[in-house]
Amino acid sequence: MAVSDHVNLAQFIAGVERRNPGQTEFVQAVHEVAQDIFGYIEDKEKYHEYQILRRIAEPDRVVSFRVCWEDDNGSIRVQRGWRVQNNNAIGPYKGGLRFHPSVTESVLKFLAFEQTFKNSLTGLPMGGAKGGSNFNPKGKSDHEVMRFCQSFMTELYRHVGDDVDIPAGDIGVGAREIGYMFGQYKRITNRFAGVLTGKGLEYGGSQIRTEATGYGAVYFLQSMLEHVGDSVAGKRVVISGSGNVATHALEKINQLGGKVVTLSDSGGFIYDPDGINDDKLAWIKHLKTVKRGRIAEYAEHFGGATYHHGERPWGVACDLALPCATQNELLSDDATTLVANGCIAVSEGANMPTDLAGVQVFKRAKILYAPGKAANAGGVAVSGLEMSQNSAKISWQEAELQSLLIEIMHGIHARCVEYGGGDGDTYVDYVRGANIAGFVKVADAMLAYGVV
Ligand code: NDP
Ligand code: 2IT
Repeated sequence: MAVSDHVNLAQFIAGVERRNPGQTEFVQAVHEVAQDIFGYIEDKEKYHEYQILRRIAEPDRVVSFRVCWEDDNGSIRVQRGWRVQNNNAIGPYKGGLRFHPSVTESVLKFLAFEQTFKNSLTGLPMGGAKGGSNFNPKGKSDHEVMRFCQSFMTELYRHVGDDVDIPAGDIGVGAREIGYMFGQYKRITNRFAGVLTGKGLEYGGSQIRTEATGYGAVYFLQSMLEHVGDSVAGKRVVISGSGNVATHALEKINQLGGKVVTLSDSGGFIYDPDGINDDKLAWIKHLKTVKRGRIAEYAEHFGGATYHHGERPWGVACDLALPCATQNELLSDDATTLVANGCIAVSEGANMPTDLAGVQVFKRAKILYAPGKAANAGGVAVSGLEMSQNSAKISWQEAELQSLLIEIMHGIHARCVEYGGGDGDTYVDYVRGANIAGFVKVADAMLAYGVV
């Protein structure tokens, strides 16, 4: 066997940058993981010899395609679609689809890379993938969205399958879009198969998939607090975003007796010092999923609340913070402000919302900090359970799924403590724990396959 060249971390990252020019989000995600993996594999020659991390950081394949559709004025529109299949060492490719104008190949490569570790952490047999388009659903009619989704699936169907690659939702892709895409897949292939998750309950969807990511992020937060003898009850909470993940995180915080005082969207954030109770939350869900309006309208509707245009909520004093909007929405200055204002725990509902410098601030302050790949894994975990139900052609009861979600989130927490716990003190480096625990299973499966 040839002896592998042991590059150091800086040389490894320089290589990733050289091979992926301009793909800053992808390089950032690989950097964050590599920092921990290099330490872990230092004395484990096999992982070096078989170039495991180098191979996980090179997607199995990236498919890019044109998506044409006709808008309501009869104009032809052209968008770009992608599917990034990062790694299928431990199961079929699995991960969401994002429709947002900010989508690029770099963003989807970072998300597919993260998904590989996240899916491994769930303990379920799922590889990592992500896809989407730079299509902007905002301001489009239902018919325009339908035509776009049908055109998107007319190409995507060649690359996916119920035991090949199983997409789901993400930013800009919810129940409506999944319905249109599933309908088109079924029409093209003449197969009723579990090729997408997040489906409607009438056609193969699973109970609690809609709630799972937000609920799961709060369950993880709860586990971290319990680990140090604390709880959510009575805590003041700041949340960003107002989509699927944010609203369900809020719902669970309310059930546990916490008080959420902010939400946001790409326009700005709202601050409600009285707390966003369940009645106000019902209004927000209607605003966002039916009216498809802006969060600014909340402050016009509910007295006492204020709207802060163009700002993020991190300056609002809180005990707990849940970033649930998008990547790099919480930078090092924001992290410093949160810590200075007394924030004791951060649980990421979004993927990579905190940038590398922000993560360092949380680590130095030794607050409880859960990275997205651990904290938001509840969504894909219930997607995995949806796949199991589809292949067995059965539906499980809601209560059973609720307890499975809690069990899976506890399991992820335990794995993070196992690999990220210190000796002697209670501090857990959840970033290191999640990275190493996610890596080990994928890496050992890859070793079993040899060089493929
Ligand atoms: P939604 O589309 O339901 O909501 C997204 C929210 O984030 C909206 O409030 C949106 O505001 C805001 N947002 C999106 N992009 C930006 C931006 N560039 N700047 C500021 N705000 C922005 O998506 P989800 O709730 O599903 O996803 C939120 C996050 O959670 C993402 O990072 C996603 O990857 C992650 N996630 C989602 C899972 C799921 O099951 N859905 C699972 C695991 C992680 P606006 O409406 O104005 O665009
Ligand atoms: O980022 C994510 O984990 C998701 N968007 C959910 C993926 C899925 O397949 O349910």
